[in-house]
Amino acid sequence: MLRLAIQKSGRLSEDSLKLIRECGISFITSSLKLKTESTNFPLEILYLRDDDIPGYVADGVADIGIVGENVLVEEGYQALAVEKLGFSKCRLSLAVPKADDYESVQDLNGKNIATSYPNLLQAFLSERGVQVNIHTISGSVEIAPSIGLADAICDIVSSGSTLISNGLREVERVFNSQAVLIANDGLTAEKRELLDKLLFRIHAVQRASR
Ligand code: PRT
Ligand code: ZN
Repeated sequence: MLRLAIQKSGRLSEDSLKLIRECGISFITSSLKLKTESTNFPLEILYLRDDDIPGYVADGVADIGIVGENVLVEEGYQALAVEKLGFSKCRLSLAVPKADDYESVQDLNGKNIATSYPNLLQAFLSERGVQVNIHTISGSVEIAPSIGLADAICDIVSSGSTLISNGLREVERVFNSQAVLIANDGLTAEKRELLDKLLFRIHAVQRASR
């Protein structure tokens, strides 16, 4: 039996479940349950916080998982990536108060920047020789400039409306993300075979939706 970890509730949940169902895999969901077994494929689904999924797959608690590349790479688990899934697309971007002058990333030198993605941000800025003070906060990043906590932010953007409603302007794209299928790197031959079967079905779903 293959164990798949998906997000319990959030922006990845619905499309992750939809993809598995489109692969012809049936299961019964309940918002109270933390795991379910498929009725027609040797698959067990675990429902977790998205941030915990890469670690669980790396440790082998789950065999495979679906998570955003932003979380995967931030946590340093990019080696587990198997297949981009084409949903939950978003970007990690730097934004500044809309009235601020901004010419280039060099303008951020010495500034305070709030983010939930310190590693992705640090890598982007180091490559460009920019030094900042990173304040790592876990949520409500967009309000940091207006309450005086930071000069700029680095956060996930999809439509851009959250930035606009907080008086911010997107100035740099740090990282492009989408949902990705990940797998433990020590799967048994049996589990590897099940994963290959699942991948075969995922590819068929992707071809059909193109
Ligand atoms: O509870 P749990 O820890 O599992 O969930 P979470 O709250 O950490 O994550 P969740 O459900 O918000 O997001 C899960 C994943 O969806 C992220 O890691 C991204 O890969 C992806 N994703 C896609 C997004 C967005 N779009 C998105 N718009 N994640 C977050 N946002 C937020 C963003 O943080 C910002 O506050 O939406 C706001 C911006 O949206 P726009 O449309 O106004 O630009
Ligand atoms: Zn999370």
